[in-house]
Amino acid sequence: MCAAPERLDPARRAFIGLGSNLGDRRAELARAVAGLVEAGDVTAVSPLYETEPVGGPEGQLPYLNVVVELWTSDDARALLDRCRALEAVARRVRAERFGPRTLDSDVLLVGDDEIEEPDLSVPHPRMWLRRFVLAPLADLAPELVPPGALERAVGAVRRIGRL
Ligand code: PH2
Ligand code: MG
Ligand code: MG
Repeated sequence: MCAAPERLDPARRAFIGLGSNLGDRRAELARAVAGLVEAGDVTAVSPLYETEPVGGPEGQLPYLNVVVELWTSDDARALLDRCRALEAVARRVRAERFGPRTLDSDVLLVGDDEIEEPDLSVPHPRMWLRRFVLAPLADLAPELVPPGALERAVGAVRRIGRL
């Protein structure tokens, strides 16, 4: 008998959600996706959705949202750093909670990891309630979206093509 071999390839399937409802929304998302692709671990980008803002002030413009799939050896913390770097490039200003933003970039899932830290929760704690996350996620990974969750989730979404 021998011990289980150590995994040589620690890569896991991860998902990042991107949203924009300020400025040139499509260009912001395209630039963010390009930034992620640079690392060489992006395996898919969902269709593009125009989505009703969930939360935040009245009168916000609709968002554009996509979900990006990665096959990555980055852990959740490293992915969060990548997300923050993308938001910095988009010159996101953190003003009002859920207020309009050029780019929001969230770590949704990293393999089966469960993380509860002050600045990082994985799976993303609100993702199961939000149609702007679940619809593009279901396009990429329907098996990860529990039955009925998409129907129960909030916020109208409309698939408008691809980035
Ligand atoms: N992001 C939020 C709050 N509300 N609504 C939509 N439609 N799309 C988003 O990306 C979004 C939101 C906070 O990150
Ligand atoms: Mg968000
Ligand atoms: Mg965010």
